[in-house]
Amino acid sequence: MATAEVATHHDDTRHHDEGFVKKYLWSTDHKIICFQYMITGIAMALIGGFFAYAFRMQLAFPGMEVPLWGVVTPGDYNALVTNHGTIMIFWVAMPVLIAAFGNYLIPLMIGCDDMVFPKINRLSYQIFLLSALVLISSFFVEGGAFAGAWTAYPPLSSTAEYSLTPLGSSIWLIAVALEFIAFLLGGINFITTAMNSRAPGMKLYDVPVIVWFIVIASLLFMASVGPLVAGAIMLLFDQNLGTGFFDPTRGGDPVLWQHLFWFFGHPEVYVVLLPAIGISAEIITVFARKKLFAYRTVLNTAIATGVLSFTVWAHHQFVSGIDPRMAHVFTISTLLISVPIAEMVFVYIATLYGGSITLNTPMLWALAFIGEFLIGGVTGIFLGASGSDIYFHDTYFVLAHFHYTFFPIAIIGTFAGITYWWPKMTGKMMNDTLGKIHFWGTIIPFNFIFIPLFVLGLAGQHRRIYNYENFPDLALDWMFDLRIMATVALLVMIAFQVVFFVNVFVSLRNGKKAGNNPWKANTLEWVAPSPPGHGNFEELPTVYRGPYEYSHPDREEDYWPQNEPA
Ligand code: HEM
Ligand SMILES: [Cu+2]
Repeated sequence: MATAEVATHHDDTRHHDEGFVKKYLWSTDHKIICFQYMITGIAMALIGGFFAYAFRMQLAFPGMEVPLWGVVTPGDYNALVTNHGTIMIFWVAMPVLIAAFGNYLIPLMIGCDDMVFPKINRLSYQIFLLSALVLISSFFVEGGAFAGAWTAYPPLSSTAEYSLTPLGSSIWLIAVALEFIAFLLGGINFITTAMNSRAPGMKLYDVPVIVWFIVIASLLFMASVGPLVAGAIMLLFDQNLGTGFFDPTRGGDPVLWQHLFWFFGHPEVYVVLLPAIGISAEIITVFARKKLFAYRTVLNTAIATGVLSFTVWAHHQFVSGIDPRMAHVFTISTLLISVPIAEMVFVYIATLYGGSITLNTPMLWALAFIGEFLIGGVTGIFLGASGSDIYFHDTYFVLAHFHYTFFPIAIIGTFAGITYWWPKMTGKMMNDTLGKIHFWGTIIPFNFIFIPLFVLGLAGQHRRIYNYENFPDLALDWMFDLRIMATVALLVMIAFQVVFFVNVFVSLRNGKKAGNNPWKANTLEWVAPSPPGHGNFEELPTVYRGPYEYSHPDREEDYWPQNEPA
């Protein structure tokens, strides 16, 4: 018995000297899996961003030879738009916000050593990586990558002759299906770990909101993805076996796909929103040195949003021939869902109110998240009401609206999270001046990209159009000026991303040592060494209170870590 124990122990210590492959590529450590998801997600963001650059160049300067791409043909254009959208949602927002942050934060913030199922965790990343490679391979097959838009509406997507990408469309569906499997596997870990592995003393209401939000997001994903998986299989059959589930010429109904797609698609917005808005919550309390206002209400709000998000999907179908009485129902449910989200914004403002605020880089990102997302939310009201949506539908107004929600989620939320947890992840501080240059160099151009697009949408510019010169009403000089403004702003924004990578590099080489708790925060990840080793904590923590005890009146220190006895 005793010798066996010694032997396993011995194995354990040897584990630490494993080679690069075992340590970084084949690891089951949740922190390494975080980095794998993060690096893959950022690489995919560069690809998705490059696509946006190529088609925005085409939109502003039609027919131009685009540097690094060449002439964007109409077929290229469709494939670029389609894969830009798909990549940004499924291969950037989901892996970075849920998988990477979920992996890093859940075990550390609840005070345990790893996920409940580390091998499933590793498998989930490997399937995700495979799905990304499958997707990218679609660019190299005959006919090229899928070009039927990220919503893949049939009949365009169901018949090879219509989409002109016979192999690309099936490969795209397979890639998306694999990606869903990866996220189902990942979600199992997030939910079970948060429920079962909490440190002694940590009650459900002592769990930081970001952990709660990732758990709720995983549940939402699980509950919504089923119909879409069924739909994806039916669409694959339509494409390859001659069935006609969605093709009216073969007796099917294309609107069925819209139901299956958006029953998943709308909750998906909240799946990615919740982690991002949770990151913002953590940062705001720390840098306002205040208790998160109405913690329990925030949680109930998130749950209410999740439930309501299953009742709004047909707001995407107001022009698909929906019965006007049903349109009213979906208008009401859609307007209702803006209530809990708006309430969350008020809660954050109440948290900031009277706080002693530090405007460092993570805090700037967290505040920008709220401000920019608010524009997305408010413009969504116009689209949620069926009467006005009939006018706005499929214009650039919609496009500007959802970029004002997705950009804060995927880009602002990610930079907020990375800059805040960087000292924990690497043991080094980032340079705050470089951070601020990067912040302003991203936020200002972002608004110059998308505000013009609101205007163009109101003026009738439709999405998914290759060349507006073909439409005399939309080829006016002032419209081209706005298109050029948006494209130039994108180029400026891309240029400023270099500052971020420089900051990463400088910090890793020469950054100031961070110490365990540079922000004087309460949550448990800051108790672990920076960066935490295999197994996270030197000694597993015990929890005595909730995560947001800042500026407590009875304390001299303005913070009160969760693991510090009274
Ligand atoms: C910051 C750089 C970005 C720019 C300049 C940009 C620009 C655009 C434009 C112009 C289109 C529409 C093209 C057309 O309909 O003809 C588009 C579509 C889309 N974008 Fe972005 N985008 C950016 C970032 C993002 C991010 C971060 C996300 C999500 C996380 C995203 C998600 C989408 C989606 C889902 C579509 C719809 C694709 C489709 O209709 O099939 N984009 N983008
Ligand atoms: Cu929706």
